[in-house]
Amino acid sequence: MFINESSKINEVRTGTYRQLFSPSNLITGKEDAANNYARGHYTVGKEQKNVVVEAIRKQQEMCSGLQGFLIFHSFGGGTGSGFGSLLLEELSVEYPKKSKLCFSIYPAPQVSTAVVEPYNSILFTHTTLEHADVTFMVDNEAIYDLCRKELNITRPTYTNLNRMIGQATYAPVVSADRAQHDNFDVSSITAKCFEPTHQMVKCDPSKGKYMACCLLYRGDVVPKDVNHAIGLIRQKKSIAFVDWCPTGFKVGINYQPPTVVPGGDLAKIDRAVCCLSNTTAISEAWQRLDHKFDLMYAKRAFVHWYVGEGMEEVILMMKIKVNNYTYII
Ligand SMILES: Nc1nc2c(ncn2[C@@H]2O[C@H](COP(=O)(O)OP(=O)(O)OP(=O)(O)O)[C@@H](O)[C@H]2O)c(=O)[nH]1
Ligand SMILES: [Mg+2]
Repeated sequence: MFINESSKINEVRTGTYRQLFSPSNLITGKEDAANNYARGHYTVGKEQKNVVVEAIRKQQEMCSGLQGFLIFHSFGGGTGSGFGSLLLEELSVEYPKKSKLCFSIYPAPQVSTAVVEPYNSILFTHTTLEHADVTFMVDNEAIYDLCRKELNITRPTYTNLNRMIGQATYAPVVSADRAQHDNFDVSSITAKCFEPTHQMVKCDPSKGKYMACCLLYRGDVVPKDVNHAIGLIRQKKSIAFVDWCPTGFKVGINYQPPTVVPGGDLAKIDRAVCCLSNTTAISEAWQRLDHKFDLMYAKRAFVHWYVGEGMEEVILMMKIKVNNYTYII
């Protein structure tokens, strides 16, 4: 685990789950990247890169069959974006054949820390397109709304958001006091996965097409019920697949029931489902970021912050408009 400043990692060192982490794997720098991609990638990041890569190498040497890497980071922070992309580039060189999966926090105005988050996000994306195999996007605004509407938390904190993310997209998202009243059969929890209000990214899936969809069930679930639930989903006109993806849904069942954090917001339930999908509708989320980028860049706002940290302005201009999806549709 790498964070550029020590206060957050100290929370992990002294926290409830400290025994899950080896102290030698908790690495901190002297100062953070001040929400600046260029600091995370060039100045501050360059100093720390070797330490982190070395720690990863030591872990890898202890593995008998390394499968790949999971990278958790924010798009908006200087370390999350700048150092994240530096590390991904390095992992691609050192471990070219291993899978690299990113879990990325998409910035939201409700809990934003800096105005330059769109710059950082777009610059990071530039790298992920080349080096990451899969990116799971988690939009803080979507999580924030889920906490408010489904769990009745008036002003969700990062702890509320993180616990929800930790539970990884399980439908149903339901608070303990509502759990007794609602019906959680396989069909209804499957249907919930396809409602925009239960997604972890704000976009309207009925405006796009699915390229892949995976449903991972947990707990008291049998294949017969799953087939029935998917049959109902297929009948809906709003859920469309691209023509070149005839296989449709991929399904997994794990008979262990879902668990909850003690004192957490979610109710303990017998069955749950996690939906992972790739839909062209996500281009909506990229367009929002791209628009914010363009508004600031048109006035060259804050560009000197990046240039001052050794980033050539041309790189900023070369930012990739993430509209690949438009071509597919
Ligand atoms: N869901 C969630 N989002 C967070 C959390 N902490 C920060 N963010 C979001 O992440 C972005 C800020 O990035 P951080 O990860 O704090 O920044 P960093 O990677 O530490 O980078 P620097 O502090 O600039 O070195 C903002 O969009 C925040 O809303 C958290 O605990 N949970
Ligand atoms: Mg930070």
